Amino acid sequence: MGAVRVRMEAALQRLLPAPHIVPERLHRAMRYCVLGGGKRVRPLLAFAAGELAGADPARVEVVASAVEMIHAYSLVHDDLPCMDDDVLRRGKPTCHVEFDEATAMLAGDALQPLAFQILAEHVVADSPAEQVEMLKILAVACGSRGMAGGQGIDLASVGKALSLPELEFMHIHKTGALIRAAVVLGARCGRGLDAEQFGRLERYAKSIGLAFQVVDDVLDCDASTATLGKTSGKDAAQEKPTYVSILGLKRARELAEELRAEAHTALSSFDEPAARLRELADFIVLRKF
Ligand code: GRG
Repeated sequence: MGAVRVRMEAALQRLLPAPHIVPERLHRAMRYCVLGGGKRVRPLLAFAAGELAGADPARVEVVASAVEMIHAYSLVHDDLPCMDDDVLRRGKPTCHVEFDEATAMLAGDALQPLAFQILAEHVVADSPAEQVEMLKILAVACGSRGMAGGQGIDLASVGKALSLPELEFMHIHKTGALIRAAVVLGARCGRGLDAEQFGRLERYAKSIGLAFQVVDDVLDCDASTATLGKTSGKDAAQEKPTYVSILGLKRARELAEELRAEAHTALSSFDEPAARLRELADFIVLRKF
């Protein structure tokens, strides 16, 4: 994990506009949001899936950087006063607090197309058609049928009682879509998997995507602000429906374990090359931050 994180930091440093290039303030804000923090779960997943598919790590580094830029943009916009209105992210002031609201909005606006730019500029697939397909996978994952759509449902659900299937639908989009994209794009950098194996990888991605959110909900009421590096207890304060508010803490923890088991089952026929994906399923469920 350490090696991937170091590699990603260097790649993102290189792919982001330098801080002295005009407009300096915007470029500094973009770098502030992306560099020097975060668990890098999505890049770790992309590298692990790439390893399973025999991918060239140089290709995976590009898709992982694109996914991480989308993720960083989503956090910046989510923290804005018009959305979640938060002041702490990754243990430091949120982008709009450190800079200003308009700059934070623009930083997110600029990170999103930069992700597609780097995916278009670097060869990550064996054919142009496959590369365009990968661009489309990322676009769908972060658009209204993916992350942004999930965020829309989230905003509309504040103060409402959602059923468990409704909550799951929201999170499959809001959090799960980008996690799935990280896994799928990492694997697509290689050519070692057939359609049936891809199906199993998708099952894995769906399980850990949901598990990630269940654990996020548990940590929101279970862990401190200092440990999380973001404000804890916000879901309850904002009357957001969560796995904990619907299922209770004990059942939510059990559900995370069930999803971890499902993820392992999906990988059961893969053997040794899926070892890192298995470890990441464990990390996602057992993490404390
Ligand atoms: C603004 C279009 C738009 C979407 C925002 C992802 C998201 C949608 C909002 C983030 C709010 C949130 C707390 C979601 C729950 C799960 C989640 C994505 C947590 C943050 O991801 P981590 O834990 O963050 O991977 P780090 O900082 O480790 O990268």
